[in-house]
Amino acid sequence: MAKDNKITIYDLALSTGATISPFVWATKYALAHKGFEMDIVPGGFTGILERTGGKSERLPAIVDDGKWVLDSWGIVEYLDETYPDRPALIPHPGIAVLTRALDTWFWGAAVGPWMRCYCKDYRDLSVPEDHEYVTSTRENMLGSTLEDMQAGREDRLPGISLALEPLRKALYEAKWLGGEEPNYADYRILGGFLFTASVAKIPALADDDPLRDWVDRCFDLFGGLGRHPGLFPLFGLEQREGDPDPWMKGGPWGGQAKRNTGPESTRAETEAITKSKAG
Ligand SMILES: N[C@@H](CCC(=O)N[C@@H](CS)C(=O)NCC(=O)O)C(=O)O
Repeated sequence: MAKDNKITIYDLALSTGATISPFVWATKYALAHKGFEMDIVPGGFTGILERTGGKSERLPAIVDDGKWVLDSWGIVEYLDETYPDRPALIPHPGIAVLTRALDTWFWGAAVGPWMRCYCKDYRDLSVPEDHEYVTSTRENMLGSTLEDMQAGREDRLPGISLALEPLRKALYEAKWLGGEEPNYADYRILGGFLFTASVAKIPALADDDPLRDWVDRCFDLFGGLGRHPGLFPLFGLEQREGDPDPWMKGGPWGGQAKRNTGPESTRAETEAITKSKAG
C-alpha cells in the first residue's frame, strides 16, 4: 500500500491557496503524523462530486494506492488499522471517545461562533466560481445574509475567546492534548483554529493568549504544515473599553481545578469564602 509513501488527499481551499476545511486540515496532520507524504488534489467547493469521480460531495477524501477512504474519522480509523506499525493517531480507544466530546464542545463554543463572525470573509476569500454556491448554502445554513451575520463580530469575539478556558486549562498542565506527544486530539481541535486562520481578516484571539504556545507548536509540526502563507494572524485581538477579558487572567479556578496538597494550599480560598459579609 501507499506507493512511494504517498497518499492522495482531495483538498478544499480558498483563493489564497490555504485549506479552509477543519476536517481537511485535521486529515493533513493525520497523514503527516503517520509519516506519509501527500499528493494534494487542489480545488474549492464546487465540483467536488466531479473531481472525485462521483465518490463524494464532502471532503476530505483520500486515495491510498487506489483505495478510496472517505470522512475524517473514517480516514483516521483506516490509517491506524492499516498502518499499526506507524505512530498511532488514537493510541487508546478512550482517546477517540474524549476527542469526540471535546470536538463537539469546541464546535459549539468556537468553530460555529467563529464561522458566524467570518462568514462574509469566508465567501469573499473563496475562489470566484464558488461565491454563488457559498453564499446560497451558507445563508441557508445560518438563516441570515452573510453580511448581517458577520456584523457586530467585534462584540462577540472576546466572549468566544473566553469560552476556550477548558482548552487553556488542559494545556497549562500538558504539552499537548495527547499528553507528552501530539495525537489526533491535537489535530482535530487544531483544525478549527486553522479554519479560523484561513478566514480571520481580523484576529480572533489576544496576543497574550496562553493558547498561543500550543497553536504555534502545532503550526510548526511536520516542517511547518500550518504555516501556509495564505493564513491570517489568529492573535492580535485588541481589548476595547467594556470588553470582558478574552481569557481568565490569574484565576482563581476553585476546587475543580486547584490541587489540594493540604491546608496551606486552600487557606486563601477558605478565608475568602468564610469571610463574613458584614466584616
Ligand atoms: N463528516 C465529514 C464532514 C466533511 C465536511 O462536511 N466537509 C465540508 C467542508 S468543512 C465539505 O466538504 N463541504 C462541501 C460543501 O459545502 O459543498 C468528515 O468528517 O469528513
